[in-house]
Amino acid sequence: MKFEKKKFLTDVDGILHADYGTDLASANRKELYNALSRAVMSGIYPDWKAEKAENKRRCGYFSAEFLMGRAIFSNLLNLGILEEADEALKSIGEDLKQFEEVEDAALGNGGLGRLAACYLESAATMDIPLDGYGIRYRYGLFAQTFVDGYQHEEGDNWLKWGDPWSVRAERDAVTVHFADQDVRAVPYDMPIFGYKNGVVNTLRLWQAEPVQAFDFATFNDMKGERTATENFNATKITDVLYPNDNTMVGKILRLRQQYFLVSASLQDIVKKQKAAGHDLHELSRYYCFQLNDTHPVIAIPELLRLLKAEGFTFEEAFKVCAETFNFTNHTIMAEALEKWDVLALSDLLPDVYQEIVNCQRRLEADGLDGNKFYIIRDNVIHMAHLAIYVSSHVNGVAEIHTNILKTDTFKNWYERFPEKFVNVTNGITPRRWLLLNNPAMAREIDKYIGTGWHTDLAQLRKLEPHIEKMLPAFRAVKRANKEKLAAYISAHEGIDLSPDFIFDVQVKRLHEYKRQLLNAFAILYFYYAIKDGEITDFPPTAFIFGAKAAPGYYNAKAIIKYINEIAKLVNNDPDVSKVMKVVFVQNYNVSYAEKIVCAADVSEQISMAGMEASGTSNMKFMLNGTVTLGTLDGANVEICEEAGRENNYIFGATVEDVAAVKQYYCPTEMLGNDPKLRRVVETLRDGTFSDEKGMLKKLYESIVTDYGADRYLVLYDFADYVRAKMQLLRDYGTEDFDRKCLHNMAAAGKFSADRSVTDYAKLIWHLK
Ligand code: 26W
Repeated sequence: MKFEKKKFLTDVDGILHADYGTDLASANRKELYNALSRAVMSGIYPDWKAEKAENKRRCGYFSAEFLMGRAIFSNLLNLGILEEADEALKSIGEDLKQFEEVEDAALGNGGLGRLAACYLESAATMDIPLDGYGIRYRYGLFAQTFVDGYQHEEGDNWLKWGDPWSVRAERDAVTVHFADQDVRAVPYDMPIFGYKNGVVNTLRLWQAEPVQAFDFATFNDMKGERTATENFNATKITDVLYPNDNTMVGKILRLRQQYFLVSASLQDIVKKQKAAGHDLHELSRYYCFQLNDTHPVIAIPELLRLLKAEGFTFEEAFKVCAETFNFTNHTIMAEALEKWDVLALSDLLPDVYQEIVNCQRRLEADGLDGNKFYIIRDNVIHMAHLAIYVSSHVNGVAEIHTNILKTDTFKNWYERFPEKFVNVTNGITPRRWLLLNNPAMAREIDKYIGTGWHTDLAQLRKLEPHIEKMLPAFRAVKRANKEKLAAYISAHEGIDLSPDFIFDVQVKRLHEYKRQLLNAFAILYFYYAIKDGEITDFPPTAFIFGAKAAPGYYNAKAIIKYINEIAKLVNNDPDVSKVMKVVFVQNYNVSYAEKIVCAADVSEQISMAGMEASGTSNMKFMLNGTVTLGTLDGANVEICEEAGRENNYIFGATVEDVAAVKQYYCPTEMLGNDPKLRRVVETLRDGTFSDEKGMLKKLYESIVTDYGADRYLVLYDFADYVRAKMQLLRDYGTEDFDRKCLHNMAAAGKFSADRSVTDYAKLIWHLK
């Protein structure tokens, strides 16, 4: 985008006049943010229009979540006007930094939602015609604070700063029909800018509204109450994002959300295909769809229904669906694979249900063994099976994960339809996750290998011969980032960290399988060893956590409380706090991640092997020059392949070990053999920590005494974890350690989302 300072400021001033009756001299922060953003939006309009007008085959990325984070900096960066806009503001005594207050768009929970956001950015950068379709939640993922060490949730009013990066496309509104109500779906379009290439793709987010605006005549006829309830019910559909990550809760409102999203999107696409004079039998010539996990899988029977309404036979409609849909799985956890009750779904969406039944019948007619292959069984609809049966491609998100899908989770399906299964290892956008969050490091890299890596991350390999020379600058930049993070944490959490300490970081959703508890136990183990004088030279370390727990996930919330109690104990201990601090940051989100990822010395990726489909924060840390302390799980395996196992710290049971150990595993025996570990685990119930609600005690039971206790082998992996962690902390501060960091950075190329979306485009979407 061309940028002329004078014109830009005049434009912003004009918008301030028109929209707020103010001007550059007296606008407040929010007014300035909105006017500036709108000025940019009007500038990019020609490119956006041109992209929409082009007659390319496009892919629609259907996702219940898009965790976009803050738009302004990333948009200005990609348009190539970040510095220019900042200078323009500075010339009038303002700056861009003030907009760090703008709320994140947190329309997602964690990895799956952030992945969708990275893919949109990368696709635009790679000039791949990919558009997102999602839901414009009024409230995104809850805002988190700690009260007395307990998680407290509040609504996330992300729109309070306005929404200047969206356009309400009223003319494309459609009606979505449920058995008990009709709802208007109004799209809000967000431009997605490719990095300095003029490409503008679209994220279309649907908002639910009443079909009829408030009707005074009915109200006067004393039927007002009914109208009001209907309106309320309509808007409720897109009111709030479900904060569950990895557990399926069979709530009808969630089903309404899913259907609302896909029905609106497909109606919109079908309408436009018809308007363009295209034969819907050939839909796959113009479109394909990627289903981001099972949440939007109801798109399949919805498209069957829509096509039949156009006069298609079931077989004709099925053929179109089988050609256009593709399905990505993001988790093997049984409790997260979506299933719907037949009665609930058939009540709400009878016609859609009928198409699911037709798919089940077709499956039966194919002559497949009903014990191995079913979509509906025992009055339960299995959305993942529906997706596999009808899609042309099914993919996992890391090599190890795809292998587990093939050999375990979807074994039967893989054996029958091997050609459908492919792997596409996840990736992250290097623009947000290096250029934007760590500009000083990016400039250092530029000095040695130029700027080609900005859009071709494999070029980072060219750094390898320069690693020795880069060491001092690497250390200086990391140090400055740590100082900034420490200042931020001091201001927001009230805990002071010394940048001289090692920053050991675990940030991700709170889940038992991710084993934040393993980290917590190790910290307590070190704490007691220091107190008892067994360790006299502990390398000064700050253990940093960030995570939200699903509001209904009891054990996850107990783990937060536990870690906060440990933090209190450690930080208030005058002896130990000289060499150890613990902080659990509040409200971990995309913007917080940007600050943390560039300042970490250790990336904790310690899930039980086989559980983490891929992980993506592991990639972000690696790209910023951080070593991984991790299990051989998810993308950690490929990180080691790329960067060398010798440059990371690997511990614990492998997938094969896990299967074997589970045969005989007994947690009480583990504790019996290890008094130091027992002492640590006992703190969950021996009064070391306050536990008025009995949460820690329950946690103890889940680890030690419950039937099937310690599902995720925390105690089993403990000793090896402590060994690896201690080794890492002792290596820190040497040149050798810094070399490992840089080897990781140089090897991060594979994990660019540019590579991922290119893989999707070639293997699955067949675009370009
Ligand atoms: C139905 C409730 C529910 C909600 C969210 C079930 C499942 C989910 C997601 C699949 C959870 C998720 O975000 N999975 C993560 O996806 C990332 C992107 O592929 C991976 O990197 C993570 O390993 C995986 O946990």
